[in-house]
Amino acid sequence: MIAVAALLSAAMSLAGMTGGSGTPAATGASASAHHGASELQRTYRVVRRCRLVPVKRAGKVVRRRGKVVKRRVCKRVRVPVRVRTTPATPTTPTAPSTVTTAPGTTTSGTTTAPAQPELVVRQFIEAGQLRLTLGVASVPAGTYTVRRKSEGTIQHTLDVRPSGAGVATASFPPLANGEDAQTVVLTAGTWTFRCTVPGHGVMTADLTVTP
Ligand SMILES: [Cu+2]
Repeated sequence: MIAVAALLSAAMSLAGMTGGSGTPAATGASASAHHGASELQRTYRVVRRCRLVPVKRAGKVVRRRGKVVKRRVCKRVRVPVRVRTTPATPTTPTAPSTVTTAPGTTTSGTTTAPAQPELVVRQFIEAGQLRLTLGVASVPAGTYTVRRKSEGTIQHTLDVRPSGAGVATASFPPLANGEDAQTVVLTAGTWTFRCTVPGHGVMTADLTVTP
């Protein structure tokens, strides 16, 4: 851990920045001898080494629950660090876009983070009939934002589960005139989306989830 941090800090210092601890790295004597681009180069990094000494000796006071326990004495030491001089070192912390991408496609957003695909569920009344509709009839398996839109003054719930399953994977609370969302991991198979309010049995729709 310390070695990695030192390496990172030294790499940043090479790029012209100062490290987070405010201790600039001093380049070693072998800086002029870099023929190959990927050659290892020896640099030094100044780090702060602290240790605790008894109260009587000089140093910064360390308190524990208000009582002076020890004093901290620090000094700066030079630590040799090996730094690879290639600009494309794998330890650069500048690639946050390659972590844990959702297995879906990006929706109509910008190119920042891969957005979670959305599945819209509408609950409404049409021609005097209660209705529940899905935005699509079939989706590939994956993690989805299920967005429920309850339209009208009647409260509806939303129960999401694999068809025939005894336990709901997601349960939306009673809601009228509004919308909410939950993240649901949809596995391959047929899923049932329905309202559990008594008398609303017609509010059900099936979704085919392909592998
Ligand atoms: Cu309902």
